[in-house]
Amino acid sequence: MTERGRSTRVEIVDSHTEGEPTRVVTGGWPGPKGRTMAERRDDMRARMDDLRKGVVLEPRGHDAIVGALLTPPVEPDSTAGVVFFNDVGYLGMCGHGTIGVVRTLQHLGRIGPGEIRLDTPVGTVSARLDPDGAVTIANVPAYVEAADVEIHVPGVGQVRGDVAWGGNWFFLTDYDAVPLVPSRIHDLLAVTAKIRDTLRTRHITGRGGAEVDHVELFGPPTAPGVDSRNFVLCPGAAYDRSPCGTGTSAKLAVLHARGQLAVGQRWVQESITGSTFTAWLDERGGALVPHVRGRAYVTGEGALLFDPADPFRSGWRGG
Ligand code: PYC
Repeated sequence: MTERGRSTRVEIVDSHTEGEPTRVVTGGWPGPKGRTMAERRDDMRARMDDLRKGVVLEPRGHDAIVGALLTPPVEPDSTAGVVFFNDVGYLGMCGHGTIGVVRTLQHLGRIGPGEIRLDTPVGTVSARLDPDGAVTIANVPAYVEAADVEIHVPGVGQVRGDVAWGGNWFFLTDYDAVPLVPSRIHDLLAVTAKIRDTLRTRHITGRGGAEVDHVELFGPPTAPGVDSRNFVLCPGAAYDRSPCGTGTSAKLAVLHARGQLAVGQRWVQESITGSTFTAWLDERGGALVPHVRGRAYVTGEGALLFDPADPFRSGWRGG
């Protein structure tokens, strides 16, 4: 962090991707150590967690913000490394965040239309920026870990869903007891939090015992040309305002495993806010690579100030 007067200063560019905010840190944060992006993420967690909190939490942010720290790349053909984080910790990958990073790099004059590669803690992804500002990411490969998992969720009832990887771990289920509309967000948060609690209690995990920290409900679309609407609980208590890039990736893997989506076939996923991603699968060496296309807009740029005397220097998060 750069000292300026008494306060330290962290430079940021804010954007939103289909409604979901991303805050890219462009300066003032010490470079995390490590030869891989996973090591750099672990170093951030060990030594800089107060900075994560201060950047995304109130009073400088809020629980829906996903932060993105840019680092030098770890792979020879990549433009940058990126570690995504939110109000409760670190994300493996972030689809909406990657689209926000690409538009931020364009805003800063560091890239123009074309393709770049970005290194993340879960692998290298690529992103193509079109001249009209649309961004298509090619994510890490997605797959289904466990299909048709039945759980009894206290206060909700019997729920059947799939555990799938799309760069983060998801539990995906069709749900019609509460309509997926903004006026029912409070109820949808309660349902998804109970599902996640039950997965934890029942020790239902992703590969290698990883926590399934995202829950994704699906319902019928509300607009022509759209295939499905979702509601996504992110790690913590915030919901995704976009259709969730990694969640849409996991959905593609589920649809493909069920024989409901062919490689190359388009899937339009609508979010709880009505924004959409268009997505499809590509097959590379036996792996299913999700492509997710959406739009981001830069909403602000500036610096966050951290006064050493400020009792809320490292942010505040309620229960
Ligand atoms: O777009 O992948 C995503 C994402 C994950 C958490 C919030 N957004």
